[in-house]
Amino acid sequence: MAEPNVLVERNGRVGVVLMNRPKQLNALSAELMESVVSSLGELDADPGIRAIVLGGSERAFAAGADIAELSAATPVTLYENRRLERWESIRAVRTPIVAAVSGFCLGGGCELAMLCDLIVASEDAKFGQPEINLGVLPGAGGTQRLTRAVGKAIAMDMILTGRMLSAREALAHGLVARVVAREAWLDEAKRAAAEIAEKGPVAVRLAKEAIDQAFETPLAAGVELERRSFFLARASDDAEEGLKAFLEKRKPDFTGR
Ligand code: DAK
Repeated sequence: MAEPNVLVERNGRVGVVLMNRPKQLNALSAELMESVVSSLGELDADPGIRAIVLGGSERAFAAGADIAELSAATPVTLYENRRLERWESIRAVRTPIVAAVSGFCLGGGCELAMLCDLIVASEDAKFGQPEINLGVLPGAGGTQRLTRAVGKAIAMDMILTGRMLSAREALAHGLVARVVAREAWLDEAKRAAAEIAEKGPVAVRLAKEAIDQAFETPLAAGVELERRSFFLARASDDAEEGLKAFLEKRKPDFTGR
């Protein structure tokens, strides 16, 4: 039987999706992306899951879109199969997603990591948008999300020259949240996800949405959205429980209500 192209497991409240095309460095074929999108969607729909880890292998998170597929595609097939819409549907996942990055994180792979909510990287990870070497440019949000993450100077450098960033550089420029020893990339991402999974899911989801809005709205509108989100979170059972547990000097037991 053929190996599945993603490996999915549930560790308590954390769902883990590992891309599994190791020989092609997890090049993101349409089939692999379909599996990633549907696995994330299934975990998101599971009320027992409160955080998700998305990773690849030690050698590569993903080396980009599948170049053989891209070369065979025509502008019309790219338009017709609505690939970008499928990628962007990951933004609709409400459960926080931690990208666990080891090795190459390039092109569509870097765009996929940036669609996640935070990135945990091995110290040997390499981030890049090398599409320019192929005569194209990022096609799944790279020019926009990378620029928002690292600023214009570094985004121009990476996208126009194809230069890769080391994990340390990516941390310094704000692309990744944590850099850890080579062997700890997956464990640390699972640890970060488990930390998130312990919090109240209502507040976590509202906070994720509010942070994302920081890139979409003017400041005053964002602050207003945050204020309303705060009131909504305050109305939840989780807030009753969290505030009471603090005063009673015990750990809260959040139900997600
Ligand atoms: N696609 C297909 N196969 C790939 C691949 C890729 N992106 N990257 C690596 N591979 C394959 C290699 O062909 C090789 O296969 P075999 O020859 O063994 O059969 C195997 O993986 C191992 O790779 P290497 O032998 O090259 O390994 P090295 O360690 O020497 O080099 C490398 C690793 C990552 C530096 C090198 O493989 C490389 O430069 N890969 C290409 C990186 C790249 O250019 N990535 C950007 C691809 S373009 C869109 C959505 C997304 C996109 C566009 C549009 N829409 C929704 C509209 C995204 C575009 C891209 O990502």
